[in-house]
Amino acid sequence: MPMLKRSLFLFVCGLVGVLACWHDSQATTQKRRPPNVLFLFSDDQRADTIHALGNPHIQTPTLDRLVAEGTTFTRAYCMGAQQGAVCVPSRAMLMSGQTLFRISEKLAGVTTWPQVFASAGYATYGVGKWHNQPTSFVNSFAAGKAVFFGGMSDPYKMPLQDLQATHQLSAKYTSGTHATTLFADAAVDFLQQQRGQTPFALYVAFTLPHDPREAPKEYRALYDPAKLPLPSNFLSQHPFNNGELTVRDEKLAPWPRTPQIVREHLADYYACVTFLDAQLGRILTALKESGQYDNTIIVFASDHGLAIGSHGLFGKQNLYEHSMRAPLILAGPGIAQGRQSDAFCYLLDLFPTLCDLTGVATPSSVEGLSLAPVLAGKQKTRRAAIFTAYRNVQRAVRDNRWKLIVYPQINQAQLFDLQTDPGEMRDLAVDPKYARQRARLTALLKQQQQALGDQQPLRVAQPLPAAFDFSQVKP
Ligand SMILES: [Ca+2]
Repeated sequence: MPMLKRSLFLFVCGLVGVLACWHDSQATTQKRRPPNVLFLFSDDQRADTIHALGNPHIQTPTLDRLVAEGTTFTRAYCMGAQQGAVCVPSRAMLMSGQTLFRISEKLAGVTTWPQVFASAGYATYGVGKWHNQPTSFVNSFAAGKAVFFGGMSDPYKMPLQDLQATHQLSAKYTSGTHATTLFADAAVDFLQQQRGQTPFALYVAFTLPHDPREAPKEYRALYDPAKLPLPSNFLSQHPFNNGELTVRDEKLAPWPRTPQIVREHLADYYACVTFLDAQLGRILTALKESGQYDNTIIVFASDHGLAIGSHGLFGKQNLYEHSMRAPLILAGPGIAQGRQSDAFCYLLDLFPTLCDLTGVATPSSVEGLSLAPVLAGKQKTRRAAIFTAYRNVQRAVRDNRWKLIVYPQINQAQLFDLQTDPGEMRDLAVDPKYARQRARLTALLKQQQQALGDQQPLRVAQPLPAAFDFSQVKP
């Protein structure tokens, strides 16, 4: 190579290097501006209600886009509940990053993730359902609009309360518009005020598809009950007494559950999910219009799942996969697009995950494990097993393949091979061929109980009868 050409070549190489460095430093500068957080949270939404994740019977165009733009966790769980309103502890765990037997359901004196983000300089705003007492809402968010829940009696008709107006009813929200629309309106209003100077954390908690499942007519018209298939694990009634067969949610349909009534409930449920999806779409459009879309971590999750006919159940007061598993999608800067991860995780892992993704320090009170190493592709999973619990009547543990559910009050258990039986229909607990698996999972369950501070014995001296007579139940 002649000298001149060689010099020119070296000069160009150097220039490319300098430009690459300059580009890197620009990228670093941009990275230093912390990403916003948009947390979209639904209520009682099964993990199998997203079209793009393999349910051809439901329409969820917004969630489908989010699945394409982000990473979906297909094995995300609520850890359970010590009372029938599973929503309450689920949200306490989400907000505190703490485990089931250590949470305060009122979040009294507990550090929540929005508080931590506020301390880190974020503008925090909460919208929608709040199930952990008004005081903790006020302590968690700098501002917001929420509907508070005192009990289980028809709370969905309660009007929104405007915190900034010292809990006076806001006239804007008394027009009879669906609460889901109002929540989205409030979120859109907040996003329209964002100019990018201050990072924000916006939490929007919807009340759908929780019952009463009243979607606007045009959404209900999308679903013909006769065309919806029954869940693969449909039963007309639960085969034994699981300790919670007649709780509020279970009374939403009579016994025996008929295919027709399950299909009608499913149509209402799917209509609510599709309506909710449209409102999520409005919020994401507002985020795009604010210019903040590319610098925002978007989370979509639900507080737990639901039965709606699976195993003869309707509610979430059981530990089957359909009831404790929740949808979970994360999208945003640094998060792989269109990826699915089967890493085991709990919703309470989101607190440290969001901290890691934004560079905010995780407080020592948090027990959750950050999913950031999984999102970065450095680890396959942070956990080897998932433990779930319901009151003093059910305990469960699952690993990659096997699941054990124990019913301490009747001294019975179920063992499922989730690899060949994901619907949890073939109980292998008393099959001697699987005695070793049962013993191994029992030990694993006890180990998890000990680690999590769960005192519940797995057997009782005087068990209740396992048989249950539904004809005695008053509606
Ligand atoms: Ca719920």
